[in-house]
Amino acid sequence: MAPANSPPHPVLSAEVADALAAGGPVVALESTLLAHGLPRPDNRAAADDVEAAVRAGGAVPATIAVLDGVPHVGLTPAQVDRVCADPDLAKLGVRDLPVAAALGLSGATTVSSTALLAEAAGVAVFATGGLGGVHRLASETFDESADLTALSRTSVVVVCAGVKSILDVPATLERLESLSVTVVGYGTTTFPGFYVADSGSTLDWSVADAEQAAAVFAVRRRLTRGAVVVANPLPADEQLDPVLHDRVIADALAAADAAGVRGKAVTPFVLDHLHRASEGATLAVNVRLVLRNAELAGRIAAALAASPA
Ligand code: PSU
Ligand code: MN
Repeated sequence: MAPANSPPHPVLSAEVADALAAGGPVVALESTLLAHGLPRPDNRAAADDVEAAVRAGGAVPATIAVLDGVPHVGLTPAQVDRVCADPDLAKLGVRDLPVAAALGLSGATTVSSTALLAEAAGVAVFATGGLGGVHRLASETFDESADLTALSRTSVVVVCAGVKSILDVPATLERLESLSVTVVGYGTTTFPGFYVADSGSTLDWSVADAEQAAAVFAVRRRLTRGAVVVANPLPADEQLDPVLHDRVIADALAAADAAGVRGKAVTPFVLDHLHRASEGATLAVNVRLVLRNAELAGRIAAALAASPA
C-alpha cells in the first residue's frame, strides 16, 4: 500500500506509460472542455480529433479524467465515451479531487486539476482551449478561476489560445503576473482572445517556435515551480467575426446574470449560450483552436523530449 502521505497515484494507460518510460513525448488533455465546454454529441468526435492533433504534432495524447474515484491519465475509447456522454458528470478542480477520490466519484478535470495530475504522472506539456481567469465584475463576485493559482505552483507547459474571452482579460494577465506565471506568445506579442486573434492586450515575450517554448520551460523547471503558458492565437482568417463575438458575449453574460448562475456553473452556461446564440459559430471556432493548440503542444513535447535538460 502507498504511504499515507503520498498522493493518489494516477493510473496511466499502457501507451502513455510506455511513452513516459521511454522518455518520449506525451501531451495531457483536459476533459472539462469535452464534458462541459462542448455540447453532446459533437464533443465525442472532438475528443478523437484533439487526440489525433497531438499525434500529428509528434506526441502521445493523454486525456485526463477521474472515473469511479481513480484519476486516469490516458483514456480508452470506452472511457472517453463515458466522459462525453454523461450529462451529470462532475466538474473537478484541484479542491474537488480529494472528494471524488475518497468517495469513488467520477468527473471531468479542469485546467487546474489536469495540470496537477499531469505533473504527478510525469507529463510536462498540456493543451487546452482557453484558461480560466478573472471574471468580469470579479471585484463584486470574487469569481476568479482556480486555474490561476494552480498554474503558479504546477510545473507544466500549457498551450492555450489565451484566456476565455468571457473574462476580464487585462485583470487575468495582471493576476498571472502577480502569481509569477511565465506567459509567452507563440510567434507574437499580441495576447490572443480565445475566439478572436487579438484580445487587445499585449505580452512582453514571444517564442518563435516549439524548440524555444521547450527551452523556456526547461529553464523554468530548474529555476522554480510553476507553469509556462504558451499563448497561441488563431490566424485572423480563422477567428470568430469580432463584431459577432462582442455581441454574443454581452448577451451570454447578461443571460447568466438573469438566470442567477453562480460559481463553477458560470463558464459552462456561458459557453453553451454562445454556441446556441451564434448558431454554432463559436463552437466551430472553439474546436478549431483546441486542435491547433493540441498540435503545437505535440511539437513542444517532442522538442522537450529531444533535449530533456
Ligand atoms: N477552455 C475551453 N473550454 C472549457 C474550459 C477551458 O475551451 O470548457 C474549462 C477549463 O476546464 C477551465 C475551466 O479550467 O473551463 C475554467 O472554469 P472556471 O471558470 O469555473 O474556473
Ligand atoms: Mn469561477
